[in-house]
Amino acid sequence: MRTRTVASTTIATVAAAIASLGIAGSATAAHDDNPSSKVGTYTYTLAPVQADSVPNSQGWGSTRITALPNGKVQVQVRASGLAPGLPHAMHLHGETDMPDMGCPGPAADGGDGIVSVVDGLPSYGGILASLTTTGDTTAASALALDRYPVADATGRISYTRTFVDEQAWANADTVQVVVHGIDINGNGAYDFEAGPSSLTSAAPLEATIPALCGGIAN
Ligand SMILES: [Ca+2]
Ligand SMILES: [Ca+2]
Ligand SMILES: [Cu+2]
Repeated sequence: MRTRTVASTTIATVAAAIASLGIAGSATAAHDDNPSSKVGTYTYTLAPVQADSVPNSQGWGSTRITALPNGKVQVQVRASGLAPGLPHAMHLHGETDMPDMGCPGPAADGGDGIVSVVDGLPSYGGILASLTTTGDTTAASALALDRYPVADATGRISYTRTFVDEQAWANADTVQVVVHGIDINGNGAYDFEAGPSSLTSAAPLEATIPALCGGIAN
């Protein structure tokens, strides 16, 4: 579910991008008296990315992204059904030069039954911001697992952070929120039994695999 409370200022940009993609469509938006019409709140359901044949992959949740008048972005993530006691990398995904993207589903698996983080890139885009608990929030922190929220003993995460990120603020209306990390073999740890991450052989696939995603295409 997506609630658009304020119109985007980038209708012209988006329309141009859509035109350049050859996609037919018309952009419509409500009139907006706010001096900074990027300011707004966007809420999404977080849905599983993987097929339910992938063990321990079917979490759920919701997220809210708010572009504040002071230029800060507030992101709230409420998620359940995640691997308990393990950190979950979370990012705002999207592209600054593209119209609204979306979330991948199981069909994006490339035929091997697993939607890797790379399999999902054409759907949700690259990393615009890292939803860390402290410190840096840029893409440089994408895999900083020591600074991501840890799911509690019941597999729940409740996260809110307000931070300055120009890209995240400017694209607050089009980002996807992606929560990563699935303990596929259920051993209570991220390990290499299911292989390495599609991003780096130094990290297990379990640590970076997308678990939940929320965005326009849900
Ligand atoms: Ca795959
Ligand atoms: Ca494991
Ligand atoms: Cu991500």
